[in-house]
Amino acid sequence: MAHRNRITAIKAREIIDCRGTPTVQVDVWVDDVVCGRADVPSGRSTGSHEAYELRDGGSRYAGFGVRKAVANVNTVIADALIGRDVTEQRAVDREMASLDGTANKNRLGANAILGVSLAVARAAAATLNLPLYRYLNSAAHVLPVPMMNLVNGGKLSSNDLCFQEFIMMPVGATSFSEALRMTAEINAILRPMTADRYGKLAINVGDEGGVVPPIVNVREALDLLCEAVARSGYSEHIGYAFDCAATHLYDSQTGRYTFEGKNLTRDEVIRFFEHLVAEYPILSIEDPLHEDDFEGFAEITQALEGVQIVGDDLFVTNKERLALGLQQNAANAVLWKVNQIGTLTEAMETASMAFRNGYGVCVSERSGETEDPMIADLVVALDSGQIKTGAPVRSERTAKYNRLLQIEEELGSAATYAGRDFRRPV
Ligand code: 2PG
Ligand code: MG
Repeated sequence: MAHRNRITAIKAREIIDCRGTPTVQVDVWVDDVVCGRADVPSGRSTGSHEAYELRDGGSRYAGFGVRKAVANVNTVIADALIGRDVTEQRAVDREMASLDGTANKNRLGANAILGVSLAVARAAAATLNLPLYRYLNSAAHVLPVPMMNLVNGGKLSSNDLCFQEFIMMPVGATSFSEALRMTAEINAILRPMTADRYGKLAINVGDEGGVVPPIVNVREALDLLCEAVARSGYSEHIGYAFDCAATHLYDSQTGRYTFEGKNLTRDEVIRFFEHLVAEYPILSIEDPLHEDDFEGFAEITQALEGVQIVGDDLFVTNKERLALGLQQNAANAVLWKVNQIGTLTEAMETASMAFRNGYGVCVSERSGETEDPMIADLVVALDSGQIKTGAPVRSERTAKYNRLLQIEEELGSAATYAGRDFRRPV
């Protein structure tokens, strides 16, 4: 009898993401009948320690084509994996990492490897007739708090707001669907309010669907958001968060950060946040300092006790960098992006290491996404309690929120909304 659950074909193609930039899509076929498909996301405000995204160079798509990565999947990777059991995720991921043989996957490309890794997981789940979140974790039941980036700045916008993301967190909702409704209602209040105050250009949206008012001052942006929340009547249910993406505000020559047009030292940045946290109900701050400042992250984590401090560019979903952070008590949560490390197995290992050490795990989109809702299943599989996937607009963002609505419905009474326990859901 023929073997079952075997990978019989792997086929990659070049598609485009929400910015019109090429990315990799992979189909993995099992026993010639079942297909698992996955798209690879891509960042813009990337950390320098991320796994390597292979781009073609040249003039086609201004150098951003991914034909080389696609060819690597269709030849070297397919040759090595055809015939393998699709449910052996770990072995498949190991094999690809060793075929590549470099520390940051720069030979085959992390975008090539990740596409296969995710499509293998999807194909395995489909083969076993399970939703992906359940295939990865049979006890999965936690619906995350959506961290909604309603005001965009930094590299993901056309304004001069220093912080990249002004986020609201509906922690007081009683379910994911209620949380989503609250945020969509708040966004619908925020948009006309922003247009009234800053003109109609201010409600064009940034890369993650938030408004882009011509604001420089952090408090002014936060006040705008708080006012929309107050008008909605939901203030008591809402907390706030930022992604400062401070790596991109840091000048390594002078050792200073440009915040609101002023040049601040690390100590001044920490004081800045101490004041902000005293004035607003801030629950989470991502990348308040630059990507190599473990010592500064330890200091700010201690100074802002009670606030979640998330390392994105700092940890890049990499176990070794997380281990460095753990030694020094730098930050207390990991931003979790599968394409920063390049395989599902390695990303899962980083999440387990974080959980074991009492760190939170915030599953995250990239600014360059497609309509693939994969991370919705992954956040439920991890029971991590928090997801950052943009404003509740633009299909590449709503695909994730809508998938979470489906999962909530499927789980029925077993579904638990993380709410105020988002850092350590029960
Ligand atoms: C971030 C992200 C996603 P990018 O910095 O957290 O919100 O941006 O994907 O461009 O790195
Ligand atoms: Mg970030």
